[in-house]
Amino acid sequence: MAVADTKIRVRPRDYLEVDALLSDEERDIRDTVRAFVNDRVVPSVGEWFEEARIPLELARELGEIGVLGMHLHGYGCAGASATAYGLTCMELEAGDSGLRSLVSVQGSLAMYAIHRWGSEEQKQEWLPRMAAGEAIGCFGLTEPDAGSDPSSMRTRARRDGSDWILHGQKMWITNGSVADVAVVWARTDEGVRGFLVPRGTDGFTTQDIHRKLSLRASVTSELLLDDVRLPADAILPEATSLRGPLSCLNEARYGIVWGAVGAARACFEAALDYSLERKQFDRPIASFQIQQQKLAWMALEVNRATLLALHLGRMKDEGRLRPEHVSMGKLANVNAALDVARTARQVLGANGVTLEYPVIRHMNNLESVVTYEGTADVHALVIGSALTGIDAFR
Ligand code: TGC
Ligand code: FAD
Repeated sequence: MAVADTKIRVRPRDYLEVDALLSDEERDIRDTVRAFVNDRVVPSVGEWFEEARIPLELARELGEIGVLGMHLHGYGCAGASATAYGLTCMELEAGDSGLRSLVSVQGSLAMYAIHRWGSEEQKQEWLPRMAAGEAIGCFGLTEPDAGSDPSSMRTRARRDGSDWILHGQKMWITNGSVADVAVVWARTDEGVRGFLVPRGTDGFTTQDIHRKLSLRASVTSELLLDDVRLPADAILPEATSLRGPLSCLNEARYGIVWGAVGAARACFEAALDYSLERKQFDRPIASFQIQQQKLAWMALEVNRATLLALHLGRMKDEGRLRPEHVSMGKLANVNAALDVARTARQVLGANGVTLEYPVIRHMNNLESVVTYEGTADVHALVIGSALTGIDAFR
């Protein structure tokens, strides 16, 4: 059956014309990142996923297009708007969640921690190189027994003269073994504090976590800190409580609100294309009502998620975005993306289970995205607390 193009009066890939809500500059940034992802990532990412690796030279290339710490000001960072940063995360995650993770952890977690809580010397030492992708950072908050509840962390730092001695273990740390500097959060007599631990410091080792079936194109490691001696100036001077690391999470979660839209969009578009090409019973499967219902529902979810992300982006640019808003965005958009990915996978039939198509890769990646940066349950509880004034975490 011929596809009746003349009947298509909306843009299937921009149904609600969200494009028109963006400025020329925002569209330019989005298109630059999209071209980079299509050229450099999409052709190879299935292979990287299969081989469980991500080429590290990507960091410098991402630095060259100016996306590392792009929402930060000064120190070689681009000083872009929150919306432009969000659009960037969307395009990166349309390639792969692992790519967006690389950029999130670098810019929103490690660089943001130094930018927001670091000394002038720490900013000068690390930020320009990190913005250029010459140095990679990681962010160590989670521990084997402290995930959703980082306040129960056991990693400790104690003073020894003017030095600090850091002891403990961090788990599930993105970029851990490839990082030039680890931002490590530890309990001290003065509350939770952050430390910059350069790679190669005595007593600091890493071990990669293998056999992941999700975020395979991303390095995930354990950090082992065995009485690591650090000079006094390794501490982030301005962060003196759990608010330090949690403020960084807020930044990264905002990027995920957008990133999830990218993964969902990639799955929806793969399903739309496939349904128009694949014939069964002498007709494109797109001509069957059940498949159209799936396509309509996926389009709806992708468009709704895009509008939510854009709304939160505008709020952030206006200085009105609260952590509770970000929680709603992360919960809604990651859940939507997971549902879209699972639906798209069915549309692709058996082809949906292979890495020849992007869908199952996104689907598996999103299982990590729904867990890291606060699980869906944690974000539901943040919203519940915001609605009722009652914390139900403990
Ligand atoms: P609570 O007592 O509520 O707060 C302690 C202090 O922190 C402040 N605060 C925040 N500040 C900024 N942004 C936020 N989102 C904040 N949430 C809380 C709060 O105002 C307070 O400040 P102060 O000055 O009064 O001390 O803390 P709690 O222990 O009750 O915990 C609340 C809870 C459960 C929401 C929090 O622990 C939490 O978010 N848990 C989830 C942990 C998590 O998300 N871990 C992520 C690790 S990093 C990661 O996953 C990277 S993945 C790689 C990638 O991004 O690609
Ligand atoms: P748990 O906290 O043990 O939760 C287990 C289950 O219990 C979940 O379903 C959770 O929702 C539920 N639960 C927990 N508490 C409550 C409650 N109060 N009420 C109701 N339900 C609850 N961490 C970092 O610090 N840096 C990183 O770079 C990083 N990268 C990651 C990369 C990957 C690929 C993954 C998978 C994780 C990464 N993490 C990182 C860790 C991530 O942040 C944690 O996995 C996450 O915070 C959840 O902690 P947990 O896995 O220990 O689960």
